[in-house]
Amino acid sequence: MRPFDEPVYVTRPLLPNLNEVYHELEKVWASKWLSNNGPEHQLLEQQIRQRLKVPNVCLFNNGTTALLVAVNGLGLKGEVITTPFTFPATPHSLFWNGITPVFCDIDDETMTINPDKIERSVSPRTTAILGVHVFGTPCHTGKIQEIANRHGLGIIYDAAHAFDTEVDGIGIGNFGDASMFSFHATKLFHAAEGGALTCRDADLKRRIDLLKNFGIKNEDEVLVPGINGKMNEIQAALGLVNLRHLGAERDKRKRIVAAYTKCLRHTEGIRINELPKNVRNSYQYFVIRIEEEFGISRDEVYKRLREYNVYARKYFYPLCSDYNCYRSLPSADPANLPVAQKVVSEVLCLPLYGELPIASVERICEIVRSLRR
Ligand code: T4K
Repeated sequence: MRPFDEPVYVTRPLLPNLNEVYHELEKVWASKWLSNNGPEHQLLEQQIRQRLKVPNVCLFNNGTTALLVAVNGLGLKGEVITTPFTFPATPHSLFWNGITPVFCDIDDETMTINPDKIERSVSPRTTAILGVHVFGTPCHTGKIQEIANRHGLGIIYDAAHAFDTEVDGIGIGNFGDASMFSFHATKLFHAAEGGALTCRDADLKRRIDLLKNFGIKNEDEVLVPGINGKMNEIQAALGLVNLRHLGAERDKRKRIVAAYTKCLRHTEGIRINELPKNVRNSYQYFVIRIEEEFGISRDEVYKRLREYNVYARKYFYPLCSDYNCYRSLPSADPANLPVAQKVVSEVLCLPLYGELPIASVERICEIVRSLRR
């Protein structure tokens, strides 16, 4: 088989027609208002609230700042129980708030934090659980809520991958105390950079809005030590345009995921984690797991695909618990995280974005299948 002529990346951003972006930017220029809760920001916040079916949204300049502010806004301290199978931003948001991340193993099916293993990590210093809806697969929110209620803990969800995810028609941002969404260029919905927090509590929204604007209440009062987490008008304008095209992007991605699933479902040694029927897919990633029966390792598949100009990604290798900055924590001991250790050696994200032709998807599948030994 011939390699692709051009590199095929794990993703490509949705790029709307420039004229449409230009038209939206003209409004920003006319307003002479470039940041600090301008009209585009307000409109996007309202539209995201409707789209995600949540009562409150706070927009941010990126998802990481949003997470930092959520942790701070909920007044968390001491220890927070989290997953090691995630992007560095998740545990780093705790570290930057002076909190010790306590790593808990994941569930083999959902790859999210395993609720049956959370309680053994609860200590007198624990203040919250930080779950990640990894690859858009919802955490076990019901069980996590029960544990949090039993021990008086807060819950934050890192929903960076879960824009548009719903469970039984309920927007994923309604679970826990606060949820963070990322609007980075690599996300289904993006504003080049950006993010949001959602929460049910209107008082928490007010606190978050204060924290993301340096803690400024008015010209005479600064109430809390806040940060600059504000989304600017140019980001918001791009977000508003992208939101109009999201339905079409989702439809294309849905077809791509169906094509991958059809081509790879019956290949021995390849496991595809399909979502339960009651979950609306975010179509953020297409993830396969290379198991022993495939005959060659995930790392080998990853390397061989590059020879064909296909840039799949080993998200989220290495585990956060294996980073230098966290590996000395008692909870980072690999013996404490056997499922995460296994999953992180199997997972491979294949290219997924609206503009990827179905013929390319079929060719990638053919290449993958040809690697089996
Ligand atoms: N929590 C979780 C669970 C997350 O996954 C993330 C971010 C966060 C928190 C933090 O949210 P933010 O603060 O970022 O809003 C990328 C993204 O930078 C990162 O946002 C994302 N997760 C992560 C999963 O993916 P990298 O290091 O893999 O990005 P990079 O530059 O290698 O890009 C991947 C591929 O995408 C490239 O090979 C080509 C393509 N690409 C990328 C960009 C930026 C483009 O075609 N155009 C582009 O503009 O982290």
